[in-house]
Amino acid sequence: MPDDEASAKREQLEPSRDHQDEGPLTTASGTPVDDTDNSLRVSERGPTLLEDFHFREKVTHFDHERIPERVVHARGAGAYGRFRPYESLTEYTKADFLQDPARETPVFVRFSTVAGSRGSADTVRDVRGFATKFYTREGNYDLVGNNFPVFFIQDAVKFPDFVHAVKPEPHHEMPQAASAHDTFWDFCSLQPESMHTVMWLMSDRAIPRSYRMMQGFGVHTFRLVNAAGRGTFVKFHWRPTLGAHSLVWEEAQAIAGKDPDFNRRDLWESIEQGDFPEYELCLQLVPEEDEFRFDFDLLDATKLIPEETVPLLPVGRMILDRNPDNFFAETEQVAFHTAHVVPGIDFTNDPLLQGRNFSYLDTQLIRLGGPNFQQIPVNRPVSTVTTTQRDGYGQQRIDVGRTSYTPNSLSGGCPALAAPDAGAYAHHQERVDGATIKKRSDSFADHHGQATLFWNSMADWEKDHIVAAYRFELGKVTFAEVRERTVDQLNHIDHTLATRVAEGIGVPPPKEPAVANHGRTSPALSLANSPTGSIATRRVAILAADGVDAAHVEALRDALAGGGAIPEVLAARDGEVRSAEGPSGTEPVTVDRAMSTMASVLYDAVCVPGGVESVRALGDDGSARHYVAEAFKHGKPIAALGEGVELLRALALPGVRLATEGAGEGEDGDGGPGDGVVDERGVVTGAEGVDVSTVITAFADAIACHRHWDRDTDRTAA
Ligand code: HDE
Repeated sequence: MPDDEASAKREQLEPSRDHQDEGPLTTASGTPVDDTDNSLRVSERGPTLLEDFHFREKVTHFDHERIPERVVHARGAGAYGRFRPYESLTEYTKADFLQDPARETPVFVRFSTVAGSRGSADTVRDVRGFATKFYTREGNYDLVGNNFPVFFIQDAVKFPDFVHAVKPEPHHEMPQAASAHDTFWDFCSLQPESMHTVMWLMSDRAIPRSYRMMQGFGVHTFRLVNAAGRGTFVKFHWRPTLGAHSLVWEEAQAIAGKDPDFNRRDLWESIEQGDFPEYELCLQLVPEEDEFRFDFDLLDATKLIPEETVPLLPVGRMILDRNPDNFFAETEQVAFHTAHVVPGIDFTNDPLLQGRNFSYLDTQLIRLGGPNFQQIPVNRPVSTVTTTQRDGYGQQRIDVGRTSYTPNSLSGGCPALAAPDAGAYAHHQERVDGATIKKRSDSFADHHGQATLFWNSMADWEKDHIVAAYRFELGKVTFAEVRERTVDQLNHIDHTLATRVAEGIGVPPPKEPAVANHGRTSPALSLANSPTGSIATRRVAILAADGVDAAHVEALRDALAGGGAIPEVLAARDGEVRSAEGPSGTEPVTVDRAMSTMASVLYDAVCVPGGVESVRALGDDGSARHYVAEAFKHGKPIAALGEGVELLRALALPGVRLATEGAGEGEDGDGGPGDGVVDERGVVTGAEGVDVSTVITAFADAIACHRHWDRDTDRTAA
């Protein structure tokens, strides 16, 4: 895309940026201030005077610094970027930003959790928001999606009920950012339409490793409209280039304490380091004449279209390449709205979407203090805005002229109305007939079929995690009847699932299935089928103490960083550790982090380099041993070079065979038969005399697999 279009938003924001680097401190009205530490008072120990305007203004502004947090999705992190289509989508839509592969459109994306308040932890079990604002030449288009393709309810009128049920309970405001409590399960067990999305919530999708490794979905069926007025139903998907990957529940809980900003930090640091998050926009297109060809209703937001039924069409790429300058001004004040659409993109009658089209505008009015929130820099379109709207709190524009009405003659009829063939938004025409009625369509009635599809499509380890999650959540429910009702609902999804959950929560297992499992699967739903193969941006801890083999550390650093990973040397203390005598001399090794500040849950993989003295010291250090054992428990790749294998041996990792001294021949590592490397379920070791580079290559391959679930101990718990 020509640079000017990609940077249109950046340039528009520039005049609003204040670097505070010119002139002295002043009041908000610009008067220079020489003392901001002492208020004006009568004598040194006397009362403060009201006439100290600086004091009053400073404190008053402070008193008013907070605005209401979002009623849902309060905690989030945002970034700017750009989007470019691969090819023109003229056949399906007239949306200008989807016409020309040479044109890039600036975007702002905000990721979020849903239930927690602004200061809650990132790695809670929850849906993640994935909201994108495209600053197009035809105005802003907001694709306000989630990382699940389905939602808990079918009609927007239920949204306050759902949110009240999942939020902290009103009498004591507990628990924070968690669905594991009575009211959530009370509501869901009485609301079978929630069962499909609850299944997603109990899966690892609800604890993403990173916002960069998470899918996004528009959820509703929307409509694309081309220049001839032909509509095509569409589901929007964002597919991360790095694949979709998740944490382990126990790990997620530990991270919530060790680094509550885990996902936010990851997003920020990746962009700062130039590892720009990337997502492919994909569409599922359904011709209007096929509206009724599915065994569910396209207007029902609790259903997805299996990718095997309607394949994903990749249509463009989004790259996030710039962090905001000010969290409040940009990430907090960004205002998304499902009804921010551009010509060529339209709605359907999905009752959830229809309700959202009301709610998002309404909520910005209270949250951002009035009707002029679109004038806040992050929200301003890059296209020209010409309205007859005037005044209101926070008005920033100086609208010149006498006429703020249409029609007028005094201003020559300006602004003139846009003609449909000159870019005006034309609502898609649809004939609707019928009596006003409060009734859900019968075509929305199947609440369990797709939950079964999801369950059937999971790998064994995913099923184990789901069972463990239900047990955890329901284990926090204090009402036996709510537990029982939920098990009964699960029995409508799958009998084995219901039985396994019941057995963990003290509920009598159902005697027989409520319905027969239909046996259908959709492999695309399983994280096990998400692409792997890259170690880019994976964080690898290299454990060291005095006497570490510096050549090993250097080889690890070079090879891993060469593949785009982020290796870090950890030791008991910051600074340096002495290296072992060896070919690389006695140069000390720089320590990147003290082990006490960076828990193993914050890394993707752990490696123990050689060096007799270092390995012995690590073996004597409880936290170093815990580091490796915890990484093992969470299925993370682990490697040992040279003497490092002794630390793994001392830990006696269950069910793991390590390379043995002199057993180089015939081992089964990455380098082929006889390479002397053992990769036993992601624990990589080399026999004596084996070239460390071979071990490191096998280690990198193990990292690219993300996790090694066959030794995941969370699994056996279920
Ligand atoms: Fe939202 N939702 N929502 N939602 N939603 C909000 O708007 C609402 C739904 C989503 O980063 C609120 O500005 C209703 C589905 C995201 O700023 C509010 C219903 C999906 C964000 C609101 C839904 C979403 C919100 C709160 C049921 C996925 C964060 C603050 C009909 C497709 C946007 C705000 C950001 C935020 C209402 C259901 C996604 C109150 C009534 C389904 C990503 O307007």
